[in-house]
Amino acid sequence: MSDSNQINEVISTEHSGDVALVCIDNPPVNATGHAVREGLEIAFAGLIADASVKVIALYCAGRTFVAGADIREFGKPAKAPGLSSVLNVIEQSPTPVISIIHGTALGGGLELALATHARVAIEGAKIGLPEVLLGLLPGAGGTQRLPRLSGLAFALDVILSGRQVPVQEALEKGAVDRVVAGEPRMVALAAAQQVLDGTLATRRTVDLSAEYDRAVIDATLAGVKKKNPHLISPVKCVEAVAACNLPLAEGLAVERQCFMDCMQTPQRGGLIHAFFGERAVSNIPEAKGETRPLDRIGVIGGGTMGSGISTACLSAGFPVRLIEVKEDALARGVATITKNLDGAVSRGKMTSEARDAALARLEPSLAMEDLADVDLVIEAVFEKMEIKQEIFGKLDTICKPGAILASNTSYLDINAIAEMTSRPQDVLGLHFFSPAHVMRLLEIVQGAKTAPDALATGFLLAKKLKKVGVLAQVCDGFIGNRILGHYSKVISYLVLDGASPQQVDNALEGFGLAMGPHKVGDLAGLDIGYMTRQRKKEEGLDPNERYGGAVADRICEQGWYGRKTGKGYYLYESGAPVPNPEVAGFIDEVRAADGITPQSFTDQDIIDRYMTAMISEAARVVEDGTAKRPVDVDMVFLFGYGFPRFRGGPLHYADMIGATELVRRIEAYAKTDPNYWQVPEILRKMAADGTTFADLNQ
Ligand code: T1G
Repeated sequence: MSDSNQINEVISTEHSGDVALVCIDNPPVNATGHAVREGLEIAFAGLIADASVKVIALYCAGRTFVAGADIREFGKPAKAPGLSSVLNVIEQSPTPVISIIHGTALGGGLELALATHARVAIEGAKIGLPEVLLGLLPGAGGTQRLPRLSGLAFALDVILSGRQVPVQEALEKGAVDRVVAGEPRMVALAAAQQVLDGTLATRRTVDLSAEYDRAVIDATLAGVKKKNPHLISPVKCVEAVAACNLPLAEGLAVERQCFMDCMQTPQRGGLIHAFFGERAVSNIPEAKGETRPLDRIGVIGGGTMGSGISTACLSAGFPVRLIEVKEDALARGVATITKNLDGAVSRGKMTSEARDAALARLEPSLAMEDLADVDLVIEAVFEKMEIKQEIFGKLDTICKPGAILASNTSYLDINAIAEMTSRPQDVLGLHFFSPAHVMRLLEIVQGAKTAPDALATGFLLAKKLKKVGVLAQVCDGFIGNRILGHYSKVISYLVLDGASPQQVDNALEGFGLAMGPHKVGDLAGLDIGYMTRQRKKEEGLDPNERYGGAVADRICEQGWYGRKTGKGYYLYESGAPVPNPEVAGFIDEVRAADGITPQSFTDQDIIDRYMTAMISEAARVVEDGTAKRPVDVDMVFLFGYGFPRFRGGPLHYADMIGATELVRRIEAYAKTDPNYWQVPEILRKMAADGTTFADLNQ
């Protein structure tokens, strides 16, 4: 090309004869930040005005075509030109404009491509409109142009699912015009030539009309309201698409209004916090250091956790040596792993060939000596310190030097385990969450003597398993279970003080939990908590702490453990759970015995106490350094505890309440229970100096 022009730091053009190229080079994902928009506006103004240019081809440098608007700009004052105005210039261009898609053309990136007059995709590329996953909707024409190109049903599917669509499917649906091999710039030159010689047709999307069916819109609207009763953006997505039968300018105006409606919601803030938080937790020095070899993994224990962990490692391509002590236990472990992998195949998450290859990498054994050559051992046996210490003592003599010895313990002291070895620098915690092959959270617990490269290898494992690895320091319960152990008490206090179990469940499900805590208890089995409470009673309860387990104890003493016995807080005889009427009697008995006069609680009261209790302990976890930052706690709860993603996490949510109000609430609650309700110093300080948890994430 004869004439190159660097428009600004991220946009350049090339011009030779009839053909002009526009290149976006804005690492890491060519997001349409202000410089990109401004550069495109200048570039297209110049090329459109140049009569010698007969076709313009737009492509991107780097790993992908534009992957969206720059999410980091959201919430800040908008800087002209807006993306929509740039796209309208491109669409209205009298000179044909084509785009070359590679990598992942997402959000504003796909919208940019839809505004061009033909789209050529490179094999392996994907397109998508994931804005709904951020609490938004395609705000630069996607809701108006995609239906015109690919029909209402496909557009609604792509916009509401936020999924990435392989370009072959996109080609079949008319969203792209051609799929070729090659690298973006060369494909751009060839495609431009095809426009000139008439072998690549171009047309403006605006000149197409969408096949429109109000019944499809109405059915879809009803569906999204039912599926996600809490979420705003899916409804707004449908409302915007519903305007695609209007003239484009009017449809774009409706889309704009719907987009701005979403931008104002705290859901957008929560979901974007979740997006960046998932990446921030591994963006720390401890995760970036040198790592050790990580090729062969050993798992000790074929129970629920051990088989789940083995499934996760096998699915990620690792060979796994699974150790059990008895033949029948080992067989059960292998059977569970096989069932897990078969489930992945039936859900379309894995091909049957991949399943077979994974199973071929499984090496069951009854001999711990077979762990001599593995790079990492994950112990997942019974939660008893003595058993774990004995195992680590043996591993110390069996495993090769430099092998990492990890415990999947959910709360025990990693340092006490490490002391049983001559190599505490090789020991750390890898706390998986059940089911370990599904839940994405992995708490990576740093022992006092854990070596930096061992810790970094824990994060490498998380990445390879596609899990969200969060750094935790040693304490009882690390991050998640420690906080759970605190706020779960407030649930029983609410019931003792006047709320019913189903009111608590309904209120918290209305807050966004998938399932209320009493239903969760019935599902998991009430006997688990019962055994824990009995153990703690034997060890001696804290006399200052209010005992909240009396009602649950009475339920368990009847042999009612929840779903598995057909009775718990609820009855399960007829499928859908109905409140167990006998539980109300137990509650009355306990209140009478404790001299409690029941009070009434609104659903908001329940939510406020529940969240204030969770936030209090979460704040203390940050204050004492168990968690590195508030965002780490938030990600633990999004990826390990089913906390509603649109709320961003407990400490993101805390910033919406504010430290001053939180301190006020805790002091008010403390009037009746000063032991349980104590103001964390960090909160008092934040209230005094007006800072937020977001400030602590910087
Ligand atoms: N804006 C800003 N930064 C982004 C970004 C974006 N859209 N997408 C990714 N990054 C950063 C990310 O934070 C990370 O930074 C680095 O790029 C690599 O990302 C108007 C309003 C493209 C599939 O939602 O899905 O367009 O941690 O680690 O695993 O209608 O990034 O290195 O500092 O995820 O290979 C719509 C979001 C926006 C796409 C690549 N688009 N991104 O995944 O790398 S809203 C999206 C992704 C919008 C319009 C609307 C993924 C990816 P750092 P990564 P990856």
